[in-house]
Amino acid sequence: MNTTANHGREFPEGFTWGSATASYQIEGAAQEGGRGPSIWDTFSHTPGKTLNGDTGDMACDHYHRWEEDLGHIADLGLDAYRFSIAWPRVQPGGRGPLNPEGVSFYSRLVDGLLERGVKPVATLYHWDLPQELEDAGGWPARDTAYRFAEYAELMARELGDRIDTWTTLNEPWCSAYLGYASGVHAPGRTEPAAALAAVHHLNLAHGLGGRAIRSVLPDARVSITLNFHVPRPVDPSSEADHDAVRRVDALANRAFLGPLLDGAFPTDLLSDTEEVTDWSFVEDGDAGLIRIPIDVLGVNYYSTALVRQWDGVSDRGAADGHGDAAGSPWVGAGDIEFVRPPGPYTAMGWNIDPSGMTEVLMRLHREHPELPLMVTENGAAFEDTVSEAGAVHDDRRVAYLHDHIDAVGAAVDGGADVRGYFAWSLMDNFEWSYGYDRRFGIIRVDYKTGERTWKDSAHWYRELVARNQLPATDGG
Ligand code: IFM
Repeated sequence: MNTTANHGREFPEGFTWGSATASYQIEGAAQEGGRGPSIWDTFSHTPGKTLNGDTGDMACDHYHRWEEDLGHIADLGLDAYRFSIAWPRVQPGGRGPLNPEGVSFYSRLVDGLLERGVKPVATLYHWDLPQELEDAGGWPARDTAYRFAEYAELMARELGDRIDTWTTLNEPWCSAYLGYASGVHAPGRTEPAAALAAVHHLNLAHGLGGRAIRSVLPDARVSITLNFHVPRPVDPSSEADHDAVRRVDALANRAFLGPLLDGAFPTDLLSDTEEVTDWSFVEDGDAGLIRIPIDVLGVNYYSTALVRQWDGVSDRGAADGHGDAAGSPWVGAGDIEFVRPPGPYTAMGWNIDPSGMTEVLMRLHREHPELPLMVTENGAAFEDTVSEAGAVHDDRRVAYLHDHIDAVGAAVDGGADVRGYFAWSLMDNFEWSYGYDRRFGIIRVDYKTGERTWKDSAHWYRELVARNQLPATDGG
């Protein structure tokens, strides 16, 4: 692959280039260093919950190979590295004093990043809830938000002076709806009302957690990362299809954006879901607790969706990307149907549509012009093959990254204040219910030996980072 010709779009000076991972997906060492069990340990060890029965017990063994992984981060020339802290590693039961051995792991990781000139972007919650907190009710229980705030404050005391940006939560949509409604993620509950209570308590956890961080570090940079859905109507001339779009947008996007940025749940969401819950778990004063100033909003984007009013006949779940769900994540959305959008598709079955990236960034810019944005995840799983010489020519991933980063550039040109981009993921890892079968990494992991190999996409990304400009995707 020649990546020296046909260079494309340049990015603003100071644009942050990074890559992202998450604790349960890469660390392994599930029972080492005083770590307690998380809901994902329990879930992945339950027969039938993950593909091939895969668990995160070993994952990429990053817990032991972290220095080698820091070497890759440095060699890629990344400005920033987004990782998550495993709550059960630092506070095994989700309450009480910290586990020094767990804290020391992250402390060494953060120091190692800083020594290499890489900004640490730390996510406090990327889905590995301590099992004891789930046993006490999990996210549908209000107390979990207070436990999260306690944990956030303790971590701010330990690492606060060294973290560039704190992200309270990663993709609360997944925690709430996949964890408590469809049940395809841990803890695997299928209770629609509980899912909406979880939405509220995750929002509350963000507000309380962000305040707790700032009580220790008044100048801390605080953010949250949401996974944005970009629903489009099957028939743009159909009012019913537009209403389906509205309902999906309310549950997926505005259920979070409303409380976090505007201080209120959207009224249409409350009425759409009135048969599921009366929302009595929202207490007076919660709106004020949730809405805190954030320094940047994390945007995760992968694909778009096509929705319409259900015709009463088709298999409704088939195209929502979570079609094998025990329940539906779309609680209270009524008679909606997800239609498979046109391809091409990634190995997740997700359609490839870079225009959605520009659309979501421009929407956020229009609605919140003063809010800095950061693309905290974007990337693709493909069936990679290793050549005899040991190389991975992942042209489709290179093209995906190129086109989506170009789409980020289009939003920047359109005036959106996008500050950076993080490729998902630094390395192949445990892709939740899909186990090790789906590979998102720009670095390949041989799960038998632990060996890391740069794919072509990693070489391509390194060139992008070095030049702050899109390299060519082929020999051109
Ligand atoms: O692997 C996940 C990540 O943990 C959260 N965002 C989406 C990625 C791909 O599914």
